[in-house]
Amino acid sequence: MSKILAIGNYNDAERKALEAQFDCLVLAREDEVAGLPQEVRETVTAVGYKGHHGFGAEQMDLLPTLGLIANYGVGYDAIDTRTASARGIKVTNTPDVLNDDVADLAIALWLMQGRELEQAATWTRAGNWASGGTYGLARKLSGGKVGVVGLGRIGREIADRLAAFKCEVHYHSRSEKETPGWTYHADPVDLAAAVDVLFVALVGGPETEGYVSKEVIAALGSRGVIVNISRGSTVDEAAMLDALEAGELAGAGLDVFVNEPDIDPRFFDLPNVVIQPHVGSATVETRAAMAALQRDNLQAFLTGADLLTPVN
Ligand code: 8YV
Repeated sequence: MSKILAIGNYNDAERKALEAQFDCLVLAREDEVAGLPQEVRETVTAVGYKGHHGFGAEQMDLLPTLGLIANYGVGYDAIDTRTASARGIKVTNTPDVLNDDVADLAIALWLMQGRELEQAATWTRAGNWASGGTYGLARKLSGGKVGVVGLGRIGREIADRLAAFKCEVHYHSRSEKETPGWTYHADPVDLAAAVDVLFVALVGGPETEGYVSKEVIAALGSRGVIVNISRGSTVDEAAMLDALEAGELAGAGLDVFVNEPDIDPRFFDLPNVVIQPHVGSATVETRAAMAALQRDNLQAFLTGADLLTPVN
């Protein structure tokens, strides 16, 4: 009988749903696969993966009958798809269902950083308002010049929201899109030079590592703000930290980091940076939809139907 291996930090409802639908074994981490008895590993035909640690040849070697890795998440940079494809293993992800939430968070980070919401709340809680103080002035955001790097499904949702804020929308992506009223830049440095805020909505992985480079950050300049909801790897994090500390970049709103969850402690000392613990898609509704889409892909694979959202 074929077995599903669900790997990752599944909540109770997700785990119950997986166990109700499949002959399923749940592991917390990918490095626990090696500890399974060989006779169990040899029955595993599909993995439901939820995590950001690498899942590659080492794990695939341990699962000789693996045919599908169904990722929980739109970003599948943790999975070595090249190795999977070479072995005839299909990979699926969970696109679209999280676009709104991730775009909402990007806007929230932008507002929170520019309008100093965290500082103003802390100031108020500390009794400063009650004792007669007046909180200082923040920065106007509506109507500003903004840029989106990566105009995929999530990038477009962010740009649509920014347009509703009456912003002048610029973008950079591999090719120019059908976007009346928005300005395309073939070069990310040119984009950064044209705007004050850069929203990063790139796909993660080796091709986009450090894409928001030292040069892009320098072009953004001392009034510039970076909002990143994609992957920490898409931005040259060391260059960004240097620029933030030196006042060569005005601020950042970040949901993702190079070394999650042990993020660089330099971020903690920067008052011009707002941080979130990678929660772009973390709402009850969206996570339920992502989990359901992952299960639907697993079910399709087991019944020989077309996969819903294949990536290879
Ligand atoms: C994660 C994400 O999937 O979809 C993505 O690419 O980064 C997130 O939604 C989530 O953190 C579960 O690992």
